[in-house]
Amino acid sequence: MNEDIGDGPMPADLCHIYETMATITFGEAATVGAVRAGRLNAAVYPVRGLEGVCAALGDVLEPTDYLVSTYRNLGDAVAKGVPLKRVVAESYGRKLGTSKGKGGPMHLVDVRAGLMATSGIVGGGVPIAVGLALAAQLDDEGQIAATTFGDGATSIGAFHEAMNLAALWKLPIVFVCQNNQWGEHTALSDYAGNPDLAERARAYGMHSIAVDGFDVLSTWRALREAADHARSGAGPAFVEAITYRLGPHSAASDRGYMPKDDFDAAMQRDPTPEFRRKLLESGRASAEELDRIDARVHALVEDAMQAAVDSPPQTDDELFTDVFADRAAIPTSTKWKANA
Ligand SMILES: Cc1ncc(C[n+]2csc(CCOP(=O)(O)OP(=O)(O)O)c2C)c(N)n1
Ligand SMILES: [Mg+2]
Repeated sequence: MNEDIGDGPMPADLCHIYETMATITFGEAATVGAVRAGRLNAAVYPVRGLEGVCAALGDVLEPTDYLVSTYRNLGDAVAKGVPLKRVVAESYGRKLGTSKGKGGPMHLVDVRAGLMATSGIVGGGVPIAVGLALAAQLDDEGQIAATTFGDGATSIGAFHEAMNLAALWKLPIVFVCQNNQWGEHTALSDYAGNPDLAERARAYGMHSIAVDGFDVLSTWRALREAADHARSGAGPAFVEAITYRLGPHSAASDRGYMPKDDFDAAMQRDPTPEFRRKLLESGRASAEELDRIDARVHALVEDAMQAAVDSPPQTDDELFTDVFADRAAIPTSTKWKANA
């Protein structure tokens, strides 16, 4: 067997990781295609380039763990177990959507899958996730929280306040920085005095590591270690997954300001085809197996797009339903329910 795939601990099911990545890549391509064709009028932020980071995080988290994501959320949602059709339907503002069409693509919530919030406010999800980590610590049932955010978010004040509190209280949380090297139209090198973002976490006294986010297995190992660390009660962990944004900031925008050479070099590392190649070269999966997965994913994406457009739009009389919390629907421990 070729050593290409790397040494060290491995996910239990490599093909499942590939299938998640392919679902994100193809599912997003269909969604972005609908925006660009004028069939979908929504603010969609593609995750191209982050497929491996999302799939690895989804794999290391338990279904009962909490996740808070950003507006660039399709990959996190799918990897955490939210059905693609419900993600797409939310973009269309349809009843089938994760938020029954009332949130739109920047506000996905699926409590059953543990996707507790996504936010259009840069860095806004980080303190929310810290609150969930505090809840998990109080519940003491082995849950952890995780939150994803961009490189740009690490310069937001709330990010630093949340990091400090998490370190001080040794909260069970994994901070996952999706460093795609861009904050909207501004390159990391143009806004960060020190571009080593993992160092920011070390300054707060927490376990912190930077990893090649295009390499899904290295990322998985870093996240596995971080999640184990957080779950053991040793406090928070930070993973900076370094990738590159393989597309424009939003589905409807252009990427003319991104240096062509950098972009082309990053495209050579496109994570889903790269992982497919590695699985084949290492003999961990056969071409037939991977073709079967691709066919299954294409069928799922087609069904998801159809289910989204077939679902009716949300109606005005529903506007206030589910706006206030139904405590019974929130999966907290009996201790919390007793105090409610
Ligand atoms: C508090 C706040 N400031 C500014 C914006 C406008 N804005 C939207 S996305 C973005 C870039 C954020 O970059 P990064 O955190 O690296 O995330 P990425 O979009 O690259 O995933 C900005 C500045 C916002 N949504 N919220
Ligand atoms: Mg960024």
